Amino acid sequence: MEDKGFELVAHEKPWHYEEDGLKVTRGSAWTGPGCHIGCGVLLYTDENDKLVKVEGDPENPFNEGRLCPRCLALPECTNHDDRLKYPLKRAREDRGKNTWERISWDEAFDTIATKFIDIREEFGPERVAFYQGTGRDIAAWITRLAWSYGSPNYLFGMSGMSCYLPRVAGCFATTGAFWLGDYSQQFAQRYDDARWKLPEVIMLWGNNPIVSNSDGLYGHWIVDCMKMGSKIITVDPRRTWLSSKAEHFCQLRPGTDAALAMGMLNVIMNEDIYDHDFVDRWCYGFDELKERVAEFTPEKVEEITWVPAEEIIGAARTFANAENAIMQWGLAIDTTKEALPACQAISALFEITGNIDNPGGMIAPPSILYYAGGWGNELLDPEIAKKRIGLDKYALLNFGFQVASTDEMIKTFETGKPYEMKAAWLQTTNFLACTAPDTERTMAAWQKLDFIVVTDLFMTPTAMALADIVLPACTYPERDGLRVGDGVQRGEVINKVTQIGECKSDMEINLELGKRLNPDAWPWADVDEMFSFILEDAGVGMNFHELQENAPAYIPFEYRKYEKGLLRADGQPGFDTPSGRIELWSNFYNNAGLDPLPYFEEPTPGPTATPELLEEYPLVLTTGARNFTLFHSENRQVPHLRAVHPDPIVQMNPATAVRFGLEDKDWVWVENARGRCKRRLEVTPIVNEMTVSTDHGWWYPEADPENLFDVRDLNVNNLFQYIPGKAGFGCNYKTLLCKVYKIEEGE
Ligand SMILES: Nc1nc2c(c(=O)[nH]1)N[C@H]1C(S)=C(S)[C@@H](COP(=O)(O)OP(=O)(O)OC[C@H]3O[C@@H](n4cnc5c(=O)[nH]c(N)nc54)[C@H](O)[C@@H]3O)O[C@H]1N2
Ligand SMILES: Nc1nc2c(c(=O)[nH]1)N[C@H]1C(S)=C(S)[C@@H](COP(=O)(O)OP(=O)(O)OC[C@H]3O[C@@H](n4cnc5c(=O)[nH]c(N)nc54)[C@H](O)[C@@H]3O)O[C@H]1N2
Ligand code: SF4
Ligand SMILES: [Mo]
Repeated sequence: MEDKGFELVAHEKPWHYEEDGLKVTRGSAWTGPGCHIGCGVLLYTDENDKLVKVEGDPENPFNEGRLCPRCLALPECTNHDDRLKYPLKRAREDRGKNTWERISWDEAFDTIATKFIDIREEFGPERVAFYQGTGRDIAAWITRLAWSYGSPNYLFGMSGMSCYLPRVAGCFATTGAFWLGDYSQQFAQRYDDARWKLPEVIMLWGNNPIVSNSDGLYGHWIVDCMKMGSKIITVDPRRTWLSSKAEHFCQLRPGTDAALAMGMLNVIMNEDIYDHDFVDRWCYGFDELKERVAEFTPEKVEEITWVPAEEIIGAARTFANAENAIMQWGLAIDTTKEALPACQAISALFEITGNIDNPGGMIAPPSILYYAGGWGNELLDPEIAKKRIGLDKYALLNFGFQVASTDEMIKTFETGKPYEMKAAWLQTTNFLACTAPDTERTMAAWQKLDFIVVTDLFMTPTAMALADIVLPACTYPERDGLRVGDGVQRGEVINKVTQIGECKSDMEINLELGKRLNPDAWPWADVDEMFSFILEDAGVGMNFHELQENAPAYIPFEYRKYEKGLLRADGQPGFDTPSGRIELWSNFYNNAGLDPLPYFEEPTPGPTATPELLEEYPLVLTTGARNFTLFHSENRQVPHLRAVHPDPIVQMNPATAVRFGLEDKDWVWVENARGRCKRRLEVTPIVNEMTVSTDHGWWYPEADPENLFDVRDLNVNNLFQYIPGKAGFGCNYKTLLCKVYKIEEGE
């Protein structure tokens, strides 16, 4: 493979050195524990190779020495007494009981390989499902494991796969690429690179990156840009720190994002402040879209969304009149049932304003490899690939990621149709506490499987309830690794400095198991060889050890790729869509029997769709807004992180608290007709009087394992159901109706 000319950063010191009697190793952070991005870190170890301190690497252009509390507290997580340290097994009939028995890695691998191979021979490889959680450092390895074994059923456990995948699938279907804000992250010189321009405006839509650092974006970049002069617009039901600094704050009703975007499109189109040249040359279906949004006047949209008309108009004008602007979009778009039309409406805002592949606008990530669609899809037998669960129902499953439908899979577990599932491999997911709606239904459906393997850092409610074998995985200072995946990327390494128990990295685990399931697909002697192969394949021009010394390595980047024929397989200018343009009216959706234009559907239940429920359930509930110290269901064991956020909370406006006779710090139930969860009240003016916001992912590691660490009482997903959008993507995780009332003493 050719050397693509990756750009390196100068380092003052070697990647290993000594300081005050401690060894310092340079590297980057990428899971476990969970995080999406991979800041540059300096890992400090003592004479026993124990991790004692983590600092930000000031030479790494990504974070320039900054770190958040989760990496600063990493030694408490890595060295925690409760870490899983050895493989464990338990008799199938003992599921739910704390009767684990330590076994060797050989016994674990032999048992799993024998089971999986028997299932493949007797029933077919599609009978084993492979599940992951959020995009930790895992998609490439888990897809390769699933596909090399022969199963097309690789999944992510949220209903409607409603994290990231709807945005990715929606963008690929309508533009042939995925679009991210340009904060100069693709350049080794960052803000000093002359090709980059400061975004005039950053619109944060359902995304709070100061806290979440999500999907490849380090939140401090927004603050950097604000200091240099970027203006902020936020779209959020909560007044976040960024909202308090914003030019415009659209405090919308949860789940009404598509209506708000269509209202802004209405303003921009009618006031003629879109980019005419870009629309004429590169967009398809402008007139149809204009007609569609005509009824979404600011006044009507105010009624739907609760955002004052003048704020809608002001935000639309500020965004459209900017020379370059970023749409910093987040999870709230995916966690709405009709996520694809919402994604389509919001992306039309940056498309018709010409913020496509422009400096300081929205850019298509030069993905080095593998992450987007997974690694190793070619290994799958084409006939068996057709058996992917949900593929016959949802054509969109082919865009971006080759996943099976979680909503169809739960039915398959329950009914044995179209075929009976036998086993599952779970890696990096604690779905009973986190991704899965309807906890009781989920648990019952999963109990039908004969054999379940979980790979994790800690014992979790999911593993306690369901696993027959548990494998202990590494946190990042315990392993070597390569970061080659998502977002605008650089080749980056993770360096091993310590060892805990018999833990193995996910990559080692999958390589060793892969060798037993399909040796031809895993020809590498060890992970070093595997990483070097990947680097060669990507054209990085270095093997793994060379990259360890030199990382990060930046992939060459160009703006306006669509003008140069760099986005289409045939090398023609334009976009990789049927019309060759950005499709505001989508040919693909139309051919798939879906509405080709964006639309808004009232969230159900909701104050407009089900007004009859308001008497019993008067509050609109949004869930899962991130906090600084916790990552989904993780970190509850880590003392300094738990201390900052010791209990699950629900945020409520002071006037609402008075109305319901509640006080700050009260223990309350948050409840709807389907279920309830325990919360501590936080009285705060950041939410309006009609809306409450609660966090997700709760369980108590300190509680009784045989009561599943209290997950049943604590899980907000008790209130949710498996109801995906029409395209199979999206689910209302961030909008419901509920009531909040005090927990009686003794309850
Ligand atoms: N109501 C509601 N529910 C939500 C959300 C919401 O906003 N509201 N958000 C959703 C979203 S966006 C997502 S992505 C999902 C996330 O859901 P999941 O990704 O399933 O998150 P967790 O439940 O934290 O499970 C992660 C597990 O992986 C383990 N782990 C961490 N790092 C590693 C590693 O490197 N290797 C291995 N083997 N294990 C590791 C952790 O210990 C933990 O037990 O949750 C979703 N759930
Ligand atoms: N510390 C920490 N960081 C994380 C995670 C974590 O658990 N903890 N999880 C990671 C994962 S997997 C993901 S997907 C990302 C998610 O990160 P983000 O995309 O930032 O998502 P959230 O924090 O869930 O929500 C962002 C904002 O949307 C608002 N919001 C709620 N409902 C709505 C709505 O209906 N419409 C709109 N427009 N806004 C709404 C919330 O109030 C919140 O301020 O974070 C990642 N980073
Ligand atoms: S955002 Fe925080 S947890 Fe993630 S890598 Fe950076 S410092 Fe670590
Ligand atoms: Mo996510």
